[in-house]
Amino acid sequence: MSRKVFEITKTFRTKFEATSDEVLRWFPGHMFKSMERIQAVLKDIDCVIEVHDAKIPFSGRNPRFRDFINLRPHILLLNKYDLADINVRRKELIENKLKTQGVDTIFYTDLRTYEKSPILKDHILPTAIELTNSRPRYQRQGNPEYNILVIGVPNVGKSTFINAIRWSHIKTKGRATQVGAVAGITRSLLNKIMVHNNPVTYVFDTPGILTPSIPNVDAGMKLAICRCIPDKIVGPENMSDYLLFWLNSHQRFDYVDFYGLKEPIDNVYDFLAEIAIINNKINKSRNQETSNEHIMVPNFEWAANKFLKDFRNGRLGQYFLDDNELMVKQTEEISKN
Ligand SMILES: Nc1nc2c(ncn2[C@@H]2O[C@H](COP(=O)(O)OP(=O)(O)OP(=O)(O)O)[C@@H](O)[C@H]2O)c(=O)[nH]1
Ligand SMILES: [Mg+2]
Repeated sequence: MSRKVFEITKTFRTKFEATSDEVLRWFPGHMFKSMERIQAVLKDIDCVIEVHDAKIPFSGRNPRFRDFINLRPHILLLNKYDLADINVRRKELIENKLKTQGVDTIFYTDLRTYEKSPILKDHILPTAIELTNSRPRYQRQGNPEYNILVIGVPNVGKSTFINAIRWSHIKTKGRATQVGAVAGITRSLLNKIMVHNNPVTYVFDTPGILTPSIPNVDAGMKLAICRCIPDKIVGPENMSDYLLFWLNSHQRFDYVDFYGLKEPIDNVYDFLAEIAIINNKINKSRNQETSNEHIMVPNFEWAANKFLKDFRNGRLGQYFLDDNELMVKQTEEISKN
């Protein structure tokens, strides 16, 4: 991890000015419908597993999901752990804060490597069944079958988890539910999938549901760069601007070496131009003033998409975006490396 000190950053922005607050208002109608269907099916559910991105355990968790915590046993999976910068101290702070929000059963998962890890087979499903049996099941008391509901915001790995847990227990090859790298892959409202035959256990997959009102631009931008909101809502250049601001303001300069830059850059268009030039992504464009002359213009959009992809794939390192929620001062930020 690059923690080099660069004099130039003293002149950098200390506050992010969003060009639009569109991200706060984005809540497609189908999410209301999904929420209603989930509420209607809750009587048939024994345990709720909520999946969220481990880089943002607090930002963007749908507060309406918290209502379910009181109604049914609840497990929180902080997934994409492979991309998250979470060490022992940070884990302790995260868990303490989540406890105050009523969440006390937490697992950290990297579903890319689940086949090598015993966590799915030996811990998650057994815990769900144990929690179910430890509380009244009301009209489901004595029912030999278990129903688990998987919920979460878009693109956090809900369907990947269901395929993985099904493979871990009944070794069935192939995907029972579709997975994809963009938000909004699962559309069917409640896809019921058998994941275990002893005891018979079904898991309901659900479409990702965002909170109807994202509290501030910061939370919205974090959801966007983690791809929980479709890229077209905020736009790759605006997302890159936030990501660059975040990296600079947290002194995470890994990108400087990664892209072969001389030093950190504050202005997003200067930064994207450098990436485009380095990668020879320059477009010929007609000069607006003279109209018969061509000028060379860096492909900003290509560069922005590359920057986001590098961040999302972990090529720029591991990150934890929610230290502000843990009230850790920037100077004493905790780091795994
Ligand atoms: N790096 C990494 N990627 C993961 C992990 N789990 C899932 N993914 C990827 O995340 C993306 C989204 O996975 P899905 O399972 O479709 O997510 P979802 O929550 O079902 O998404 P929606 O149905 O759109 O709400 C896919 O590209 C997965 O391959 C993980 O632990 N680590
Ligand atoms: Mg899905």
